[in-house]
Amino acid sequence: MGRRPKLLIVVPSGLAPLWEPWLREGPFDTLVHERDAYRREGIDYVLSFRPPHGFLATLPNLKTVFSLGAGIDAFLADPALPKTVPLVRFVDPQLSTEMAQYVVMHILLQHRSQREFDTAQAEHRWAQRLLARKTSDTRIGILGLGEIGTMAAERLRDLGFAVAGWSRSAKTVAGVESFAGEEGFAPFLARSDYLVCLLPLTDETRGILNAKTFALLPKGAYVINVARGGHLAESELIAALDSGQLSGATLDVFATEPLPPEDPLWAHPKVTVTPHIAAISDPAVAARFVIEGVARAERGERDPYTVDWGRGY
Ligand code: NDP
Ligand code: OXD
Repeated sequence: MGRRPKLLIVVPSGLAPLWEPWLREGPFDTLVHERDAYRREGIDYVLSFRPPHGFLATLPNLKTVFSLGAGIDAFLADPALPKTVPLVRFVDPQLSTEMAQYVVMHILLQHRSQREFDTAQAEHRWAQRLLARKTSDTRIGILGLGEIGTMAAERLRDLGFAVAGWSRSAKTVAGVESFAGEEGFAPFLARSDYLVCLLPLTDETRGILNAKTFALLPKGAYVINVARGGHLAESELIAALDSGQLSGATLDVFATEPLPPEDPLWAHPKVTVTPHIAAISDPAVAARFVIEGVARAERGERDPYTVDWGRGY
């Protein structure tokens, strides 16, 4: 019998026990780099989210790296990332469903004026009023019509909103209008009362939520960033909120996480802040994903969720 492949878990200390019990079901030795003694030459696979820069390059016989998250920008930020080794990102319908829930919830909170009813309740005030805008006239634009963006678009479409998505390549999603590429960007923005960012963070998408983008949205549009903090030019968002070009924003991700206590976003009256919790990868599901991924790699097959270095996602 050949030797069992060795898997190294590279996560912040304290988190490894979340994964270990599930990974023990796999056909390999499970290691945790913080506490185990091991030979770097012996490591075949790595499971990680934000590995320290330079670390992966010290493992000479690595066959595949598995990301614990759907977004792999933290790996790409490592200047020494070994690009000869495939990097596989986590894709899970349950994670996409939870992301879609987050987006739906924050759109409905605005669309149904729930915050105002909360205030009215606190004042014991009966504040009956109609919807500000008909659902079918409310246009939602999703930046990134990938695994998660498509799920969010379908759920919002099912609720009766007018939904469109923007991606690199044109898509066919029933009941969802598709815009693609640079030429599709301005017309897509012009019809988006709600703009939801679900793009991967790449050289092309960094800072895409900026003053120019906000100016192309209808006046009073609402922005939801659930992708990465690097997509957003924070001071330009605050200026657009203060000028009234945007009516509000919900932000789950930030350039610096945790968001520093002195950051103006915390106290801005038009901003809802959540602490990067739109969806959290489930250890049991992710472990199964890795076990299947290792089996695939051992058979010499390419994983369908292998990152394309050229595209950056
Ligand atoms: P996918 O790779 O499945 O989808 C990415 C989409 O973005 C694709 O439709 C792609 O277009 C489009 N895209 C990429 N680059 C461009 C570009 N330059 N111009 C136009 N469209 C572009 O990613 P997921 O849906 O799985 O995840 C999206 C992101 O969500 C992750 O990268 C991560 O940052 C974030 N996330 C956040 C979480 C949270 O808790 N807040 C949890 C999970 C993920 P095409 O289809 O044509 O290639
Ligand atoms: C992810 C995340 O990318 O949690 O999965 O942000």
